[in-house]
Amino acid sequence: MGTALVYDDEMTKYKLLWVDPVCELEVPERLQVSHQALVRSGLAGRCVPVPVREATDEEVLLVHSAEYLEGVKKTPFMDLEDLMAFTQQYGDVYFHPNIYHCAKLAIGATLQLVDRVMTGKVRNGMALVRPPGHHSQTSQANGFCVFNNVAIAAQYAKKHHGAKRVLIVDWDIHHGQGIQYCFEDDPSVLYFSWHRYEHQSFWPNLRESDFDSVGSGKGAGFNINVPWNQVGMGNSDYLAVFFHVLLPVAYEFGPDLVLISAGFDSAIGDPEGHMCATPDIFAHLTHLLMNLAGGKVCAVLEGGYNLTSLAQSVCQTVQTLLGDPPPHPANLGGPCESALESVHSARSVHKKYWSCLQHAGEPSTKTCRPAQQDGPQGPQSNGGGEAQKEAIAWPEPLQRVAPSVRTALVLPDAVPCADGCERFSPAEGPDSMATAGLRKHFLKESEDGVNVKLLYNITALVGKMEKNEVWHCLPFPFVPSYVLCVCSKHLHINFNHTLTYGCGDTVGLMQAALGLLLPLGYQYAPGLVLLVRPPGCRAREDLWLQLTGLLQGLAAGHTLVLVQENETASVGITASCLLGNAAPSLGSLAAPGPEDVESFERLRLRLQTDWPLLQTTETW
Ligand code: Q9C
Ligand code: ZN
Repeated sequence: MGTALVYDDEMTKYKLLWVDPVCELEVPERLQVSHQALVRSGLAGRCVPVPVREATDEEVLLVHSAEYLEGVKKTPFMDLEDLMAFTQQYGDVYFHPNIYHCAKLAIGATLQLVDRVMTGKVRNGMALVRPPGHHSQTSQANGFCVFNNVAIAAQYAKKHHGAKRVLIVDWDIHHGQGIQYCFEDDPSVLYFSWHRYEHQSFWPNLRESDFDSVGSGKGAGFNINVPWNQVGMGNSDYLAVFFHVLLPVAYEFGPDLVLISAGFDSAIGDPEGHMCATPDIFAHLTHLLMNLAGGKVCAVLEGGYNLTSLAQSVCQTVQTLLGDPPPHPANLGGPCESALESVHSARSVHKKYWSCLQHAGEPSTKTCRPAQQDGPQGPQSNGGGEAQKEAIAWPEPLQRVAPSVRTALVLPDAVPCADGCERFSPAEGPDSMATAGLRKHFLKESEDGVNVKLLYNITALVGKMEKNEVWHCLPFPFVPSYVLCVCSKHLHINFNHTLTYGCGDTVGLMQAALGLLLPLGYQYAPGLVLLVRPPGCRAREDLWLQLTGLLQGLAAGHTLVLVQENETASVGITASCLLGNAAPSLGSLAAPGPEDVESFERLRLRLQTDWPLLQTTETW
């Protein structure tokens, strides 16, 4: 399968030709440093290179007016004075004789990516493009954008690839108002955007960027805005919005394709965003979207103006698309009050459109302790720097080194090893002391030598995972209660446990997984995720695979999956999921049973006191 990387350095060949402080951030180096970082880290070499092409007029016209296209077409022949005059018609944008060419390549790059992904030639991919797109509108350039690359891609996927539902996730720090306008009354495209808003005092200062713009007509409920009313939002704030707003709705929507308006001005150090989320958060945001739409995810660059932060964030995104598990999420203290207010507002206004949010907006029955802000990793001002620019420092993300074995299986001799995995059997068996120890601590009198050998193999595997020699493993056969004792620090995710809270069907379980298990798991930051396949879960294979996929984000890829002896058939597909293949789409989900929702909500309210990432409401 593989991950496509679409890039051409022709798109670095336009720049601001006059003095304009508003536009000086948008420089060719943005693309150069992003691409260079991918090459130097070896990530570009692991991707499938896909050439760009020019978009056709017909493709531009999927979103833009003929008059506007004709206007932009004249810009390559304009002199400086004419270009400046042409630019004057629009806000926060500049033109250059080569920008029309690049804008056509930016669309073409995006559509090339959509073609490869929709036809299954690659699993997913990223297009590194300039100019960005999400601010441009039917007849207007705006905010450094000429043509709306992602909006065109959504229309194109519907028209040429039969996509019925497209999800656009706009994690750029500006509101992609151009995308919102384009799909306002269209229920086939779900547009999600978070953006710096500060009660409308931040650019583009639009009333319609607020949370209560939900779409209109048939498209009501299919536009989701999460305005940030303060700067300094961090990793917990971003994750809280994913867990409690975007992901439940996205899973209920059930897209055929996910397009990411991947702007990295939402990362720490950005001079526009002033946020605090670290570059590694994009590994998690990407990962959390990768099991939607059967893994069909296309990330398309939008903003990002701190060259260091931008390059690091691009690398985190691409490495995750390639299937490497995300790193341990940085210390997650919990969302801040202002973020919770935004989460609460978005959930409340959307509750009538999405059954997963039907409990939103009801006042919390318990007072919980005030949310903790993210730890001390916030931006530090390096005082005494240059007069104007305040330097922000953050640690460079650790290199995510792949172990020599990604997925190891402990299997009885008769069961063949799954493709791409390695059969694990330690050279030496347990010596007499190890045997005695295992027997003493874990085995009953009656148990035979086979179990000792198995147990030994599993402890040996866990040891290898600790040393990062293996990411995942799937020992088989296995008696679950033993392994719970093997690791001292673990998050026991017991599938059946969730069932006992009444979330009996796929919808209910999925919601419990997104709104409860993931926030708990992220906050707990386990060193190992033990995933026990419950007996008789074959009827819900797709759900099992979704959980297996999603939970790999928790322990830097250290996942131990336990499968019962009589479930040989599930080893292959589960292993494929551990190898980074996306779980099949669940389709769009129906409404969960009211009792399920109620018990789930009760549990969440009870636990949120100790686990701030579970909160969905301000705590005053
Ligand atoms: N300081 C993109 O990120 N200027 N466009 C805002 C407020 C326009 C951003 C001025 C920013 C446009 C794709
Ligand atoms: Zn932006």
